[in-house]
Amino acid sequence: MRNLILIMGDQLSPNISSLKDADPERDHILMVEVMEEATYAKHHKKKIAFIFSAMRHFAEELRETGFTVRYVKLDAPKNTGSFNGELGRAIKDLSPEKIIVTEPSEYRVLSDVLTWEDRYSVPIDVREDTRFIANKDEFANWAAGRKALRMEYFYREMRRKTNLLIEDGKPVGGKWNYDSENRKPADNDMFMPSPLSFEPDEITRNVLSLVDKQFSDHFGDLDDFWFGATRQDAEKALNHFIETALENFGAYQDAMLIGQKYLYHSVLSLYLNVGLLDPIDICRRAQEAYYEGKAPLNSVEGFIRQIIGWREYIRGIYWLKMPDYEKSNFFDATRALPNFYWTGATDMRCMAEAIGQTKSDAYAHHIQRLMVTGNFALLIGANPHEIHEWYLAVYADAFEWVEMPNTIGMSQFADGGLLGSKPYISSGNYIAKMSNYCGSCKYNVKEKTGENACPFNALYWHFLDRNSDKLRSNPRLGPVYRTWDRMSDEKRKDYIKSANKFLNQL
Ligand code: FAD
Ligand code: DLZ
Ligand code: SF4
Repeated sequence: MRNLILIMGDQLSPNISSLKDADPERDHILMVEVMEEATYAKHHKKKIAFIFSAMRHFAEELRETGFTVRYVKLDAPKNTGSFNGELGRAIKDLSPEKIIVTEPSEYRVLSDVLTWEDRYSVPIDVREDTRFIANKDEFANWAAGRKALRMEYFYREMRRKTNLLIEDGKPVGGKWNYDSENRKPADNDMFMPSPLSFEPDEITRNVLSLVDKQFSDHFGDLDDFWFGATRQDAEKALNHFIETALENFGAYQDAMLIGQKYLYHSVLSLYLNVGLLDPIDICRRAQEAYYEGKAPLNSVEGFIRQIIGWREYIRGIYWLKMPDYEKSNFFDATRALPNFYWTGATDMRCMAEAIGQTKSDAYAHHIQRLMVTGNFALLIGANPHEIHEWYLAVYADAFEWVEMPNTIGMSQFADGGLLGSKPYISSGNYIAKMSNYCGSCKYNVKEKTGENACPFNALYWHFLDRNSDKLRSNPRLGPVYRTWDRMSDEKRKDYIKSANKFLNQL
């Protein structure tokens, strides 16, 4: 045997760089289910089941193309429980000439991989992950010398680079961004599609019983597992999204409705992040739907922007700023995350809905993550590291490279404004406008202070007041601080008292 090719749980793409010149006659592939990866964050049970099942299916796919795959299941008797241990064992058993691996997506694992050559005295070829549109150097070059790293400008570069929605060198329709058309609240009686669900096959059923046994103390429900686990499943899910939901994706992107977990969102991030779908393919499919008249420009542009704009930009920030980024805590926030983040047991209807579906399906859409659970954590001054660990554990699509900048930067403003120009905070008003949650909440969103008032209302002003020295000079918050300053002393005191009372009982 010449080469040993290690494929990790989020590298399940046949075009992954580690397989580029692989020879099934000569090389061996190593895939391992290891406790270390399943527990470095206490991942949701459905997330672990999804990843293990997708890994096992991918191993089958490789075997069908003639490869020899050494696949170590979690409960294999000699499983050492870590990438390190399993690689060491495979090197001993197979004596490869070289190890090949595509660079891991997380800083933590990459740092470890870079020690392997010395540790095992076998040459290691760490290859670039070419499944992204911009590589790390390209992003670093774009960022160099810029005062502010705004996604919008980076996104335009990516549009030009991919030629998506570009005609004669110009953006289709004359504008780069149609977000101004994308702020509609949803109506309860609208037709709501659901993402395609899949019956577990035998491989998935075996994984489900393994996860049930081994991870019973992890967060989340395992029953009613409905995720796909193969490339074919993921492609079907993509087709289904394009046919049933893309049309309204843009208009209702920020909407929230009781009992409607997905609205017009794609629920494709989990497939994309493990490599079952390719970002450019997805965007080309969406573009095609626009040219075929199946979906309007505001939806298609909005969807493409999330993938070639936000997703790529977020990854760029991660690699530009790690490892220090993880420790960011601009507001010096120290409060422990309330226990109801793990149970959903709270009288706040918006929080109960977002956390409840997170628990049942390892999914919440962007506005629930940003403007409900994220907003609340920021307003109460929760420790950003703790909230980062929560997001990393609870979502099926959560991998540190994409989760961390979204949490530390976008949601918690813990990086002091590197990623966003102002904190994403709101009182209950925004949630009332974009959802129907407030109508069946114990709290009254119209009341500003007191026992029955929506907690977001007083917490909003408490946050602004206690962080005044850090935020007052932010030009985008000028009008908000002017409103605060114009209030009577009595009203301001009332807000602070109400918020303190709520915070004390958390
Ligand atoms: P859609 O709304 O259908 O969007 C289409 C695709 O665009 C997504 O599948 C995703 O690949 C991409 N996308 C959209 N927004 C973003 C974004 N801000 N960053 C990166 N990609 C984006 N996304 C993850 O993939 N993994 C995470 O761990 C993750 N953690 C988040 C934590 C917080 C606090 C916040 C505010 C956002 C987080 N996001 C994360 C981004 C976003 O919320 C999810 O990508 C999205 O909700 C996934 O659902 P969807 O596939 O239905 O997305
Ligand atoms: C998330 C995850 C989990 C739960 N389990 C495994 C595993 O057992 N084996 C594996 O190869 N990958 C797993 N993953 C994904 C890895 O955490 C991910 O590939 C690395 O963090 C990338 O740096
Ligand atoms: Fe959430 Fe406040 Fe509305 Fe209740 S009233 S659902 S707490 S925003």
